[in-house]
Order: sequence, then C-alpha cells, then structure tokens
Amino acid sequence: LCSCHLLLGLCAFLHFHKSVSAESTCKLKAKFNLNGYKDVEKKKVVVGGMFPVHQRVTSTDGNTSSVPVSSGCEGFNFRTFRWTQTMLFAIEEINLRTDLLPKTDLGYVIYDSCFTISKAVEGTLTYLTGQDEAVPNYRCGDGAPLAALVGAGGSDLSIATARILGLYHFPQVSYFSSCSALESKFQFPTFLRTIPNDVHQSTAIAKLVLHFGWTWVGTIAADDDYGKYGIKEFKEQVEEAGVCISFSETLPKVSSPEDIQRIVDTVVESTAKIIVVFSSDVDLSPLIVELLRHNVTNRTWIASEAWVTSALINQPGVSSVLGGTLGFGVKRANIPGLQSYLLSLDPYADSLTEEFWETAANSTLSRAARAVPDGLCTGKESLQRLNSTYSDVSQLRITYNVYKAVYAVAHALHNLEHCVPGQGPFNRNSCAEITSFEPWQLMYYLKNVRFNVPHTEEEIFFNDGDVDGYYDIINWQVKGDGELSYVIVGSYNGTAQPEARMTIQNESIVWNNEDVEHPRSV
Ligand code: TCR
Repeated sequence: LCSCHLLLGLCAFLHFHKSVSAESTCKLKAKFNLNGYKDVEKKKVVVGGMFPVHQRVTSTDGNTSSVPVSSGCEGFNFRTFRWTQTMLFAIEEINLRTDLLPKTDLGYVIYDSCFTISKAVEGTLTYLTGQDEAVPNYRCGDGAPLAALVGAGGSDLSIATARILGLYHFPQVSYFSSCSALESKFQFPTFLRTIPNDVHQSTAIAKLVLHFGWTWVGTIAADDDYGKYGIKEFKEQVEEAGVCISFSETLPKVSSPEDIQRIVDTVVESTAKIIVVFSSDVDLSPLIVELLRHNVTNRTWIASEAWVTSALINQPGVSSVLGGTLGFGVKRANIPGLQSYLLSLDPYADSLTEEFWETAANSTLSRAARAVPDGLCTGKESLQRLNSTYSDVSQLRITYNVYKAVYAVAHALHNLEHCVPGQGPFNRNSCAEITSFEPWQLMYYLKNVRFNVPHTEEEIFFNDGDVDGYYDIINWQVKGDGELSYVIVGSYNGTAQPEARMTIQNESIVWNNEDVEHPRSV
C-alpha cells in the first residue's frame, strides 16, 4: 500500500489515522511517453512540485463532533497556475531532449499549498510517504524514485517544508522563497533556490532611498517572514545612514477591514511621501483597493519584487495612486514555446485545469457540454480571447525561476546518471544509480550543478544554495490610455563592487503626477 522507505514510522501513523485508497491513479500517465518517445524502457524519476494555486483555505466551522477532513482551498490564482504549467512545460521539454537525461523520463507530482503552511506541510508529508491523499495529486510512475521538491510557496511555507525535508536530507529547490532566514545551512541543509536572497533586495531598496536623498519614509510589511525580514533588513541599513522611519505598518493575513482602515489613516496622516512595501500581491491588494477609494495620491511607492509586476495590483484605475511606483523585479526572460503550451491546455487533464477553465470562462464546465460542440462552455473557448494573467508571458520573472528550478533538478539527475564508476563522489569513488539513488546523493549533485539555461544562456549555479542577486529597477509609467506600463530604469547587481552595484537612469523615471523632479520625502 504505502511505498515509502523514507518515513516508515510516519507512514504507519498515517495509515492508522486515514483510510488509504490502494489505487493511485495516474491521470497524466500519457505525459510520460511523449511524442516520439514510445520507449517504455526508459527509466523514470518523479519530481515533486508545490505551488500556491489557491489563495487561502476555506474556514472550517470548528465542529469537533464529526470526523475531521482536510480543509479545502479557495481563490484560484491565475498567475501561480501559470507557474504549475511552466513546470510541466519544462519537464516535457527535458523529456524530448536527447542531450539531457536521454535515458530517463521525468514524471511529476504537484501539490497545491494554498498559500498556507499547514497545506504545504500536508503536501510534503504526502509526497514523502507516497500517499495519494492530498488534492490535487497526480503521481505518475509508481515505484520511480522521488527526485526533489520544487516549491513550496512563500518563505513561511518553505521554512516549514524545508525543516521536514531537511530531516530526510531531501533536496528542495524553491523558485520564490526569498527570505534571508532560509540562507542558514545549519537549519535548512537541503534548501536551494533560484530566486535571489532578499538580503540583496533590502540593500537595493536602502540604496535607492539614499540615492534620492530621502530621509523620512514609511514602511508597510506583510505579516509573514518575507515582509518582516525584508523590512527589518531595510530599516537597519537606512537607519544607520540617518534615515528616519515615519511609520511601520503590518498588513493583516486574514481579511480585516479595521486593520486596513487603520493603515489607510496612517498613510493619509503621515507626512512621509515615500512608502516602502514588502509584501506579496495577495496580501497587499485589499489595501490598494481602500487607498483608491480614499483617493490617496501624491505618494511614491517602493515595491518589493512580489508585487512589482503583479496584475492583481495593477488593476484598471490604480494609476492615480500607484503611478510613479519604483520597484525591483528579478530577471525576466522570454521562453519560446511557453505561450502556445499554455494556450493548448487540456481542460480535462485534472481537477486543477478544470477549475481553471471554469474560473477563466466564468462558466460551468459540464462534462455533458463536451458532447454539444456549440454549447456555451465546451472547453474549446479560445484561451487567447480570455486574455488572462494565465497566458500573459510579457513578464516572465518568477515563471522563469520555476523553469530554472526544474532544469537544475534535471541537470543534477543527468550528472548523477552519467557518473563514471570508480570516479564517483561517494564512498570509495562509487556512483549512485538513477533507479535507486538516495536523496542526499542527489543533493550532492544539486549543490555542484552548473549549467546554462536554454534560450537565455544564463549560467546557473548555487552558492550555498543561493543564486546571484540581480534585479531590474522598474518604474510604473502612465501611458496615454491611463494604463500603467512597466519601464526598466536601472538595475542592481549584488555581486558587483559596492560602488557599481546600482545603475539608475534618473531622467527615464516618471514620478507620480508626472513630475520631472524626483519627489522629496516630506
Ligand atoms: N518571495 C516571497 C513571496 C513572493 C510572492 C511573489 C508571492 C515572492 N514573489 C510573487 C506572490 C507573488 C518573493 C516570499 O515569501 O519569500
């Protein structure tokens, strides 16, 4: 029933508490043998993925008189769903290649962490123990070794999952957990990431503030590790240079109109005109709605990477409040073929794609409708017409990180598979076997991986689990039609000499209210 060699004790525990279905369905088995790959002889390795596709868990009624069930999730997020599909795209691309893992096919399991720690932990345990209980769960290639977990979500989620995975020396490659706390190899020995450590970003924001001579700024942080650590580091750096903090607010995690109102009042009453916000777009958006309602203009917002190119924040009509925003974005890339892959999504592939389709088309996708080709919602609607965040490939930044993370795992596996017996890195120069390696052996290869990303040729390697701290400086400029466009006005390179780290074209920046002069902090 339970094919777990890692967590026998825990597995037994789960057996005891849950009824386990013996059948593990493999909905996406077809993905294993891709076009031209009829080779059933190929070896298989399963890569785990964890993405916060839903924005929160549904609240429970607290009833303790019946059997508790794992809570459901709600609030479908198109952007993060694009990330899941990018992982599948990268896997397909790798499986078709003849120079990377030619004798092995990658399969995958994907979990939804719902922006919630408990869900991320649940997914991790399910993944390690091989129990197909969590939703959505596509697990292909039963018996194939598990490679690494790509995920899990925000830093607070990854901190939780990395502790569990670390216990089993199981590698985790994150695409967007950027919090500096995760740099501790003592606490998180098997954690690696393709997003730069936020230390660089906090330093970059501090440099930006000092660059413009702003001495009086307000800060707003998300109520999680990302927001708290990010703002803390920023504050330490600017305060040392004599900048004063006018106010420090924390955004509520669960919807709280009173808290939002209090923050709006603070912003309105403060004389600080420069406001630094370290938060995910999901947590920030309720505040933006209220600021818009109160018409709070004439401020300059400094955006952290998590909301700088977010369509959730950049809604029609926000230009009066957010025009002139300056922020930091991680490296952007074009990934050829990705958009057509996204658009050719099979609505019936699994429960997530169905939900995506229903949400996107805002109609109910009934199975019966498939028989009626001219029905309103047949799953054949052109995704292109839906013009959604999902298929928008103009700002592939985190998406690009997902792509890099999958490639990092593939290259590590490739190197593991092509180890020369007698010259291997392990005990008495031995090698690991691709069909039966231990997680710590893959960790060795991940730590030492070095490769160029397809299409962009960017070289990726991990330095104690971290990549170089490079950011674009992005300015939100109001176009003729009142919409905001993202214009790159500079860059920050954390690995350059201290004086050469930030380049910024002052004259290219358009400030709030179309001023040419940069704003003053009071
Ligand atoms: N790191 C954040 C979470 C986060 C995020 C995002 C959330 C980042 N970028 C974009 C939503 C959208 C960067 C963390 O928690 O580490």
